Amino acid sequence: MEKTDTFVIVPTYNEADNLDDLVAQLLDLPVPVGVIVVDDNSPDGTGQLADQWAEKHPNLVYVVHRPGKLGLGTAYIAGFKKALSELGAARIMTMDADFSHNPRYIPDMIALSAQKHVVIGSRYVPGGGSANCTWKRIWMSKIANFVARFFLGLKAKDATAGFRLYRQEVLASIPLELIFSSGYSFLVEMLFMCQRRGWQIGEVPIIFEDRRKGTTKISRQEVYKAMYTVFRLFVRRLRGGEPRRPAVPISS
Ligand SMILES: Nc1nc2c(ncn2[C@@H]2O[C@H](COP(=O)(O)OP(=O)(O)OP(=O)(O)O)[C@@H](O)[C@H]2O)c(=O)[nH]1
Ligand SMILES: [Mg+2]
Repeated sequence: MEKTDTFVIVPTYNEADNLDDLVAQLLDLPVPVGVIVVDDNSPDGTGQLADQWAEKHPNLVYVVHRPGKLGLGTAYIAGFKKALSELGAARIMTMDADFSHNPRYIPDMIALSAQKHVVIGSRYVPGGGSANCTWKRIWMSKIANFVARFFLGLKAKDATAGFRLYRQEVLASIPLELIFSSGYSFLVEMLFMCQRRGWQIGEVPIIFEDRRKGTTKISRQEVYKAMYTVFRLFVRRLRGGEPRRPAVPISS
């Protein structure tokens, strides 16, 4: 029977053109991983495609259906809950459905998780980078990273990346229901909490590619919400209101 303790959460909204290829590649990796698709009732039928995979691979592919587009951050949380409480996952990963995050990096990320609690698929460490991206996209990412690192003191070079691995104990230590951001800035808030709790954070170089198919879901409103998230966390940092622990040694 196929079995694994590593699950990849893939939030989807209108990713029908990408989903089949992505799930096929994930199940084909040299390391066994399961997949949790969190679909927000995509009008293009992504959720039904995911259901077909779950039927074919009942121990490896799971689908969380939500009634409508509820945001990227809450989609991750729905996936985390499924992985932790129902599937007993030891490692929980997140990635985009649009091939910006290539599955070929997953074995390296899993390997580094033997030494680090959180592993980021990173554009900004030596060997990493962006390919086929518009200059607007590249600068948006650079500015967002600068802001997150400067105001929040985040040490990771790629603090806004959605390609991540969290060991189970990391997610168990964070009160997920208290995370304020529901959208893209969830990623910054999550990393802030991981660093504050002393979890060790490592980065694996990746080449980030522009989405293969489909359209972006980032709206101007998400950018404003992200600015507000950084402001809110900056105030919290100044007040010292979040628990701050010294570095935690790796347990196994
Ligand atoms: N379930 C769910 N998934 C979402 C939501 N918003 C975005 N996603 C998914 O999150 C991932 C990242 O979204 P993208 O639109 O690729 O965001 P991006 O990478 O910043 O932008 P582009 O790649 O330039 O389009 C994709 O897999 C989306 O389908 C949402 O509200 N709900
Ligand atoms: Mg994308």
